[in-house]
Amino acid sequence: MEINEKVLLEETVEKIKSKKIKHILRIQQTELKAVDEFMYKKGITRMMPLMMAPITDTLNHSVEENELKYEGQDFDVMKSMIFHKQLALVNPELDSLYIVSPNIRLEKAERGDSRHLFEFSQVDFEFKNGNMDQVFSFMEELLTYVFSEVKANCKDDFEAIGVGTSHLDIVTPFKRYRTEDLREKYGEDFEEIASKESTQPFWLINHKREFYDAEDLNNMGTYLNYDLIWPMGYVEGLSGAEREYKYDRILVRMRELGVNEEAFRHYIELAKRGELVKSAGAGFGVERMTRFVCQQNEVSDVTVFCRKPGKGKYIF
Ligand code: ASN
Repeated sequence: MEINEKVLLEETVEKIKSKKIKHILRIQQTELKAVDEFMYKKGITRMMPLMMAPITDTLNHSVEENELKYEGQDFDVMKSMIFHKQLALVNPELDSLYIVSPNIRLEKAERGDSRHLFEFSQVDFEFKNGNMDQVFSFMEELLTYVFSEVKANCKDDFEAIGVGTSHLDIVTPFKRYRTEDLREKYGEDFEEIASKESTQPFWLINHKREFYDAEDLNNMGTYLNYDLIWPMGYVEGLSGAEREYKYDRILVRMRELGVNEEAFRHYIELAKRGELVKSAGAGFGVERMTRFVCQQNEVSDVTVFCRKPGKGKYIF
């Protein structure tokens, strides 16, 4: 065994045995329990996750690709269930759904920072006929509920990890900023700087992103998408959008972004038949939420097993 592997083994055992991680997991469990309760009360149907599929999120950055085959057919690991959310809503009985969805994005080593994991979970939800305002007020209500449950039920855990809870006293509605305005004010690192300067979560609207995020037809070049930014430097916690669902618009956006139409031929076919429905939704990262709630330096501080992008960090 190489010497650095020995160090790695000792560090890993230390993390597995750490008292802190037990309390962080308990707080995360309380968050997820509250999310389920909230979704249940709101009548949002829960779907179980898929972990591989012939099509998955095209993302707006490149990651390492893995070859996965089943019975000679190409599959990809699930990067997000965005298309499966849209497709499931084709069912006329279903108005809304959510998934606690494990995603794999084999991030390049340069994303070995405090905010990325190459394997993580997100709570992904979608509303038929939804729009941005609806998603914003839904999410603000959800966070108010989740944080109040965490504060009420995890006092001992916060004490054990030496973290207060005043950052969970959120004030809704959150402020909304346009990316171009913040970029003008703060430069390219606008998201991080604005997050550091803020004590409340805020919405960031209008990024040019994946083809499935709708462009505002009354205001071309404006996109009906949004991120929720955690304050105090914890940066992006959620992303979502009103969706493109019309055949011609999907093709325009796919061509603009150079998406492989052949791989998406069945999805395109359903769009052509007019089966896809208008929807809006979002997904928020579970570990990122836990990082913010537990005020940890790195998102990898809230997981037992290391999935921080980079080389040679993994033994289990
Ligand atoms: N879940 C996100 C959404 O609903 C997509 C993503 O994870 N990239 O838009």
